[in-house]
Amino acid sequence: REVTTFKTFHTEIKRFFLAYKFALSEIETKINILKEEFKMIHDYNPIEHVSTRLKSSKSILLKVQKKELPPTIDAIRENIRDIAGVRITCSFVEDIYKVSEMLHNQCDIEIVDVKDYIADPKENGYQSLHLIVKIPIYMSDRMEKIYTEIQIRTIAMDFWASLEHKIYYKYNKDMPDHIRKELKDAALQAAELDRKMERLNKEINILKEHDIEPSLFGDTP
Ligand code: 0O2
Repeated sequence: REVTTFKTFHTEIKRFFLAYKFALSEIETKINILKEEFKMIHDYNPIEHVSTRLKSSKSILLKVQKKELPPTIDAIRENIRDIAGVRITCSFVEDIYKVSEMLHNQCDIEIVDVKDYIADPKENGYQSLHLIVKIPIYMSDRMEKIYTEIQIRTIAMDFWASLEHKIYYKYNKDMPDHIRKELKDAALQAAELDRKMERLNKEINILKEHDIEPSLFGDTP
């Protein structure tokens, strides 16, 4: 009898994670379609890179404790909304909003929440646009809507966030003040770099529009 109970539990857990894996495949396909189609029409690719990850059961349990949730599958399914995570890196800030708009326009994606940490960066300097979405998954006997977190950021924001993440855990979440301050300065510099690159890109696009060789305007080879 105990063996049967364990088998049922094991199957339930496997099905639980499988649904998130399918959600990631669905979103990845959608993003790749957007990427290819946009590139074909506009001869330009707003998406540099896409990565996906499934949250580990250890991280899920830590979040259950942090949020003081009952450790049931239903509570986890409803309250932990980043078990399936997608990260999209774009070249420019304006591309982030373009990609977000394209996702908003897909009628089978339900936008549940938007956190704009670009318009309103976190206290430590973190910037990104987060979309919490629900995506339908069709299985042999049922349809489920699965929460997925989509983080959209520039390459500079991504560089900052991955380093900050490592430092944060290196200091066991208790960073010395001077490092905290330097990281915040670095985030401001990353934002300035993004603005500079966007300005340059606009300038180049104007030259292209008027069919002027950029080399005629400067000493670039
Ligand atoms: P991991 O390891 O990336 O999965 P929530 O608890 O999710 O309901 P929360 O924490 O307010 O609500 O969500 P938020 O602010 O949208 O953050 C979710 C994710 O964004 C984090 O997931 C990180 O991936 C990223 N993030 C948010 N703030 C920071 C930050 O200050 N620095 C870095 N490097 N990343 C950040 P996890 O689960 O914390 O981590």
